[in-house]
Amino acid sequence: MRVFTVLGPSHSGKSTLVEALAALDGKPGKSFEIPGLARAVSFGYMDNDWVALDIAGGSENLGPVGSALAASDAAVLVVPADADAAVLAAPYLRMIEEANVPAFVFINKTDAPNSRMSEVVSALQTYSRHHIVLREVPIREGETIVGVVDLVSERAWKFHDGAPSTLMEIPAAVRPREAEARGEMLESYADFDDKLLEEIIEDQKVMAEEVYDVAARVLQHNDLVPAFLGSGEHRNGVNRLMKALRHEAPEAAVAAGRLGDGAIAVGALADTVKHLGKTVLVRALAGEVASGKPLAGENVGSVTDLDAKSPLERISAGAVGLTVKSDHLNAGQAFGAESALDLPAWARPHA
Ligand SMILES: Nc1nc2c(ncn2[C@@H]2O[C@H](COP(=O)(O)OP(=O)(O)O)[C@@H](O)[C@H]2O)c(=O)[nH]1
Ligand SMILES: [Mg+2]
Repeated sequence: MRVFTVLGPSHSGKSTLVEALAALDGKPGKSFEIPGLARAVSFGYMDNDWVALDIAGGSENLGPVGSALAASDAAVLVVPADADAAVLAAPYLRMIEEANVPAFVFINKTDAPNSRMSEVVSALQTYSRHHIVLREVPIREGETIVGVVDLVSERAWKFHDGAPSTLMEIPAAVRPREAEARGEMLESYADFDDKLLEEIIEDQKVMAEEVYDVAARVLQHNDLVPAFLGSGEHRNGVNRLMKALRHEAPEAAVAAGRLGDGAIAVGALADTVKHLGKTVLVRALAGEVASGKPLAGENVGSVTDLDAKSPLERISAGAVGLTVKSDHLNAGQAFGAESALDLPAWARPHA
């Protein structure tokens, strides 16, 4: 199972995007909601299980961002297609950087854009030490964005409202912009790959497969932040984003490494659930969490799936579940076998 945090300003469309991603493959799972603060949603996509941690926007809700990132393999920063709103993303960009978690940007609401995509990226760049690189450029009819060109595969996708995109020819009018943006993207990736750099200098044709491989490696080392575009509400561009997550997001061992030695699992969120009491959303990272087995010095009570109903025997390494009747576990902590451990400073609530 892989886990990603979806974060960004209020009303950027995070919850709508998570719904769209979870519905992509027709394999919705279960969810755990802390009203007004966060929602964890599980779903199947292709041959993997996924959990999205959707954290509400707004400065009053920054508290759980760090522990959600600590439990995640990647972050998806959702911003509206509005350069003037980039400043609202600044705290999230900072937290993503402090956490050193691989991140994607999703420029949402391309059905009603206020700015050009390159302007949104430039505005975000002001607040990011990592270079943000566009992976797609829009195809417009008049002022309306009707599709995108994937700059790696150079395939053009036509959007359909509420339905999967279909392949189309790259319109002649888009070609110059596509070539320019692809050049910029390849140069950005070539900073981290000598073979790609050589091919660009020698003006050789660069194959999509090679770029996808470099993109995955670069994301896993957290050297660049790729930016995708679309509309969660209209279900446009969401499959590209999910495919990128699938191909590029690292395995759970990387998240385990960020927490340091001895951490078996991490408590990402917690709430008091009616009839159950204290319930902690736990991601197991370097080992499993099982009912009746010790964790953080005491035995774990029971373990359930995200619905807080379906009992689980265990949360295996990489997976997510809820612990109940385990009052010694808290969100915002890592758990060793013998004791609870402080999360690294980047994951603790701070302004
Ligand atoms: N035009 C447009 N509106 C959207 C899109 N996605 C979400 N919205 C709207 O933006 C508002 C906030 O969406 P929501 O998903 O709740 O945002 P969140 O606060 O980031 O979780 C709602 O009114 C949505 O209907 C989109 O792709 N295009
Ligand atoms: Mg929301």
